[in-house]
Amino acid sequence: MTDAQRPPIVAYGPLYPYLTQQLERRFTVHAVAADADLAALPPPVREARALVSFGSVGASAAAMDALPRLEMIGLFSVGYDKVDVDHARANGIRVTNTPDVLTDDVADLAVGLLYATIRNIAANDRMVRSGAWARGGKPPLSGRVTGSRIGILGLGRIGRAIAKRLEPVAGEILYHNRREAVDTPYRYVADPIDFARASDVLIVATSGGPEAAKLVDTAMLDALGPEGVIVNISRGGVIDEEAMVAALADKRIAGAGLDVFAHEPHVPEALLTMDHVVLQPHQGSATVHTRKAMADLVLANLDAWFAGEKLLTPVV
Ligand code: 8YV
Repeated sequence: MTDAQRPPIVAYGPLYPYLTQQLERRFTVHAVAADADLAALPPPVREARALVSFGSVGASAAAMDALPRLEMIGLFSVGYDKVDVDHARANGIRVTNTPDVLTDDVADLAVGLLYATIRNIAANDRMVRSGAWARGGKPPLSGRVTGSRIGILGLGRIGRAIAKRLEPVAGEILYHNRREAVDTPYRYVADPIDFARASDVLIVATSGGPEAAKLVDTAMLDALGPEGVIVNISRGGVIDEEAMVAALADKRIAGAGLDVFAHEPHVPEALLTMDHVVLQPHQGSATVHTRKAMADLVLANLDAWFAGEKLLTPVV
């Protein structure tokens, strides 16, 4: 088969099996490990015209430069914070991601983490399983979700979906963005410290990337306060993880529900023994339904590109 009939592409890192299977039907697929020596890619791989990657791997400038015929990067993720988009743009490389198809599942998990954290669901489950309840143990009284002031950090697609889910129970929904949104009923708080101080729950739903690095710092955590809870379904790097661990250890915040971490899959050791913390292994979009939808969207973008048609969800 010619290059035109089965264009050569790179599968960058371990991809969702269904996606790999479908790619192999369409393309000549070269699997490249995320930590591969890019300077040593064999000639057939260097012929790749597209690269498929995902949130935690992305595509660096070096990866793009190692593939001189690269035309397009298809991401199996909505987050593209690990892609050097400026380098892609400067080199005429298109980039697509998978927005919208995963919004509901990520928002569902955020709400689930919120309830699990505030109502101590994971700790109480462990208490029952350990036999402590049967031996007369009494679980501590919890906080409550209903009536609480929900602060959304980053009112984008996912932030709005979370807010919509919590509208019926929240005492108030407020948000903090770089700029005020025009089409929303929620209260905008321009100053991040005022925002944290006005929230009982702070849900991190903003995009990742260098401009958001450690946005939630000690000052914000202290403003959230000893009855405050933080939930993160965005990127671990948006929170100063060391500062959060210290605030949790000192009970300067009441709890945390975390689906993402600064150095995945590694989680700070101290968090593993904290009963007021609920941990998830980056499961936001990890449903059968949504992972297939994400894969189909990656494939649709690749098919469009190689058919000379308009990309469905371009980032660059
Ligand atoms: C992961 C995500 O990319 O969409 C994103 O940005 O963080 C997740 O959907 C997904 O788990 C694939 O690794």
